[in-house]
Amino acid sequence: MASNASESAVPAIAHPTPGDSFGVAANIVYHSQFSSRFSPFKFEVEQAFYATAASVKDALVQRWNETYKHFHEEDPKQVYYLSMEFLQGRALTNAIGNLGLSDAYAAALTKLGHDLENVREQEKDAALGNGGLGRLASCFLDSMATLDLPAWGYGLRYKYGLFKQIISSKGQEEYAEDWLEKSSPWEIVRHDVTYPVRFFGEVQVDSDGRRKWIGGEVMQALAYDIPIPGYNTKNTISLRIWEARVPAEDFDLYAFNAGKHEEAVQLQLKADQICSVLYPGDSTEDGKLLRLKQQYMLCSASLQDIFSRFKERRGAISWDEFPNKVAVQLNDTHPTLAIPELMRILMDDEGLGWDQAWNITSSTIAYTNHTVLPEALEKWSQVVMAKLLPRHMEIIAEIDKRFQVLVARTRPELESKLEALQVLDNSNPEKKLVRMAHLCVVSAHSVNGVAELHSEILKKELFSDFYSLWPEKFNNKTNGVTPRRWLRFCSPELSAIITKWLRTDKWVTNLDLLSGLREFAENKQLQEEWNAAKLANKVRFADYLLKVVGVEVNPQTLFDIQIKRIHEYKRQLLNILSVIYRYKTIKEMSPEERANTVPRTVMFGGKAFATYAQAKRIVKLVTDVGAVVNNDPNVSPHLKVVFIPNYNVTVAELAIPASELSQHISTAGMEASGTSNMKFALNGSLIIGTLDGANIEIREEIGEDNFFLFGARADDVPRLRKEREQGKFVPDPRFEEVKDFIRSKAFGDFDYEPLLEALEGDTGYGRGDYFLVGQDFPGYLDAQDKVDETYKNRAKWMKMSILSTAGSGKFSSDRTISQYANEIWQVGQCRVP
Ligand code: GL4
Repeated sequence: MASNASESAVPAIAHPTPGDSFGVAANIVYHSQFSSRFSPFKFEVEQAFYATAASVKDALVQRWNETYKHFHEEDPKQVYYLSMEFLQGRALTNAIGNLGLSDAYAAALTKLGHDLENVREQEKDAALGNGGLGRLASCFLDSMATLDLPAWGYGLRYKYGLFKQIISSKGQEEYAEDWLEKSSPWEIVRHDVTYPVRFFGEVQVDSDGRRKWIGGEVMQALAYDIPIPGYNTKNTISLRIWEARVPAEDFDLYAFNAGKHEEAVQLQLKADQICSVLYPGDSTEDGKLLRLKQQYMLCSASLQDIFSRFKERRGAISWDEFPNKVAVQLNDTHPTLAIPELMRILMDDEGLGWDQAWNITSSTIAYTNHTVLPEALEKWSQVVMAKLLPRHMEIIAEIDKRFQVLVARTRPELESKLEALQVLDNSNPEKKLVRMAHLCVVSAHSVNGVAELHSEILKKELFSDFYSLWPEKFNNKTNGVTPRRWLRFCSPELSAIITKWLRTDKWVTNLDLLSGLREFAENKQLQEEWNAAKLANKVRFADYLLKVVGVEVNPQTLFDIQIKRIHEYKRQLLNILSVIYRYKTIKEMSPEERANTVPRTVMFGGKAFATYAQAKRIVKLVTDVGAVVNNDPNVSPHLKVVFIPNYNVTVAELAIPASELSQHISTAGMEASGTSNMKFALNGSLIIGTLDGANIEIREEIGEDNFFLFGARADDVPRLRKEREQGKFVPDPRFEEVKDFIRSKAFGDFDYEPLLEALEGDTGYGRGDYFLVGQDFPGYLDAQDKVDETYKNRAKWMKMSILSTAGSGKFSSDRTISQYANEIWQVGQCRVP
């Protein structure tokens, strides 16, 4: 394209502006006719959604183009966020909100006989992620765009995202969720952005000793862009997701014509598989070749794209400039292959020597660790790696060799530990492995954890010897959440009140301003308004539960919510055991005593990994307890237990604003950070929780009086486990009582024995109750009593609720991303004029 093409060849198009609802309506009508995916002459709510989205997309594309052009001209250092997961949820509300066009679209749809509320419900969640890690990546994109950072996200375009959860009498059932069934209105396919991606093959050595990876299967990665608008800025960045395909010339027409139909489409089938499903990677092990292919597809395509942009913008290439123009952040170890791939491109394709390539690679790559759970630390078989990626395996082995030499030379006292530190784990000759986290720590210039406690655990435990080698690499970046999606748009009522009392809406991009609410925390007027907004959110959520789940809940009860992936360490079991204790207690009360209790609705939501049997038993127990409690006429006015099926981003956007109490009760030291804890606190929901992950920092910020704390501390956990093993633990009688009650078949005859035994005898993790449910049970019950006492004092509760929001400023992902940008990436703002 000629350099002045952007000025002359592309005609300017008028796009919707705030206040012009007629223009917006006309634009929607235009799209209902010309960009429709449906037959004409119909404009029902689904068509209205697609036409509205197409209209919004126009505005996004225009801004996206301007942003790209601006970045291209300014040529700043760019950051690339590589993640196997992005949990985007719905986009419409967020997009029109960020564009400042919410009112215009609402008015336009009214003119067309529709209601924005209903229209937005038509959108499917884009669930290309499992849980917190994927949602964090999506919050980061929102902040990067809002902060005008030259940044891109890179991911994969899975056909089936996270499974759909259905709760039946058997418990959880999983179904594939085809978010692309009627195509996504937000993506832009880029047929001019494709790269070859090789698998298998062999390494050839030239006469001059240069190595080249040849042969094998070559697929093609095709780019799709999802525009990510910033709030209050023109900057609109990209989430670029790759789809694997086979170029037409690789279709074996001869075989097909010869009747060998299946043989002819073999490669296409293999390509389809790569992007077919999101792996349930959240803290679980999956030793599949396909997963490694996915990881390589992401890394290879993204790096080729980064290189092509670097070359396009540079003219004459000085490779040492690369780290001044490119920062790559690895979201956990899933994109670790970016390390050997970058080395390979620099050495084999560009002809650099090892040392130069290594300096460039390590100054470019940074790594975030998101978990210390041993089963989630990825290890790949060396045999599989060598077969699928032979050249990468060579490079990884060389990195390992040089690491050993370095340790021998500089830190001989570590030699006895070297085997455990190496990138290659050769301890079992039958099963040699590559430790991906070690590859990251050895290669990257920055290693960060996601909350203060977690980052300390990385330094003192998981990576302690690496820390002694390279203390300067290690740093903390406490997670955050975007205040746009998680307060401004999901709770417009509360937002309006905050804006009114702070006399500014600048808190939406400067969340620290929320601290200005502190001085009004005891103000009667504010408390009343606050209470009314929370109640409105509770009513809205109750309506949803009735409509979608078919359960009736009373908005006058205390809404107590635990929503997150189901995992033993997150201890939904602790929660439900205490609910059972509450049920028994209420059942045994006189009617007068009952009338004096605080009525509660305890809600659970979350998906269990399909083969995680204990987690599925927990889901089953919650629903069985619900069936008994909710049908007990004496108890149900005072206690209800609800399992919210198919928890996803959209459900969270309804549940969190409605919550008054939320549970973040993991065994101390096991939840790296948590991010829903931040969303709840931001929405004025009080937390009952342990000293784990970001809970610790939240409690510091909002004040310890405003947090219901209980449980063992991370430092004590190893000792407590040991004592438990030695039979020194004496369980609380109430704990025994609850287990006996379940064993008495009070909740049906499902086999709960494996759950109960895990609290007592042997588990897969070693001697029983690894997660210290019994240990923390009495303290938890006491904290719950405190919750009830406090809730009876409405003024006090409201004050605590306001102070929770007021203290949440730190937990904006804008703060987190600014820290990444300044302290790791060295990337500055680049705002589109
Ligand atoms: C997680 C952690 O479990 C969670 O605590 C953290 O908030 C999140 C984002 O940093 O990352 N790690 C994995 S694996 N899944 C997560 O959700």
